[in-house]
Amino acid sequence: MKYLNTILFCFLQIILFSQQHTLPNLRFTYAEYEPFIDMKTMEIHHTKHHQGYVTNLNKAIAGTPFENKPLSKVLLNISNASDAIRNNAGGHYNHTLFWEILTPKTSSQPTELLQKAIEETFGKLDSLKTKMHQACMSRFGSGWAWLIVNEEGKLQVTSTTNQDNPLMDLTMERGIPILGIDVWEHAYYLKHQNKRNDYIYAIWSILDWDVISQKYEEALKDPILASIKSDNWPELKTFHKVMSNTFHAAEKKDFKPIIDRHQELMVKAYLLKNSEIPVLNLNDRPKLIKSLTKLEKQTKELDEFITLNKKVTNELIMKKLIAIHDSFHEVIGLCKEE
Ligand code: MN3
Repeated sequence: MKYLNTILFCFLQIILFSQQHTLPNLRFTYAEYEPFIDMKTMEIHHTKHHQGYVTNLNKAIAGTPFENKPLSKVLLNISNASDAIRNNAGGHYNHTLFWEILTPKTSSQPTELLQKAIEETFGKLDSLKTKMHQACMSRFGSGWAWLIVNEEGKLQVTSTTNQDNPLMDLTMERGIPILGIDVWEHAYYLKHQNKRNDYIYAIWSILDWDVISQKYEEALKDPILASIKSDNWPELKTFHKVMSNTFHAAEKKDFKPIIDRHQELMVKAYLLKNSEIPVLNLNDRPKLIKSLTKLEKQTKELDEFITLNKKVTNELIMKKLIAIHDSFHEVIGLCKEE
């Protein structure tokens, strides 16, 4: 009995860990999306393409810090992930949203709240439709067109390449997507061949505005918006650029970048320290300011060290650079804290 329990426990663990992300069910049968989307396309899109993203995502995250993390968390930190995680986490998220917002059954309308937001940003629903259409048509190759709630809580139409999406920290225009249109050829080729235009009209006529409206209202209250906003700190990004170019070169024994740019690094640290901290809901503001002050002081010391000291050695530069890099990560860590 004891062994049986152990075996059962191990079995459960294996199932739990190997099934971390799973393929969601569709709301309707494949046939019910006809004639807007043909049954064969729906079936292949769901059981082959989407399933493929799920399977490969689970494989790609195994043994990485992204294992056992919610999908949104993976996407918000995707700049630290491999290309395999990026493509498959995006693919899984994007298709899950796509299935949710399609319905062959109703001719629904946006709720009053969403309608008002649409009018405020686009004038009328038809102008939004035109904007989305343009975003779909101008996306070269494969990708997605989006209606998002951006960090200011406003509606915005954007598009991304491949399986990227607006949650990812690598995307230029960020926000929470409430409507996404898949413009990969696999979404329409069987029925519409190369006529992406016809396919977009078909999709537009089966949008479930009840679900999209609900997603709009949820997005406005979602803490992810604040987290995206806090990620938008230009001075931090500029400092990061100089830091990584000089530090990572030095790690590979190339000290020319830091010899050339120590003054720039000091200036960027000064600008960072004196910039407005955009982080919302930050509990640790005093800690953050302390780390920024330390960073500024350390870069100033490194600058003086290289400029004035005649006995500059690579080892000493490296030691100081590591300390600067540590302080920088303190800052990043405090920003990302929830
Ligand atoms: Mn697809």
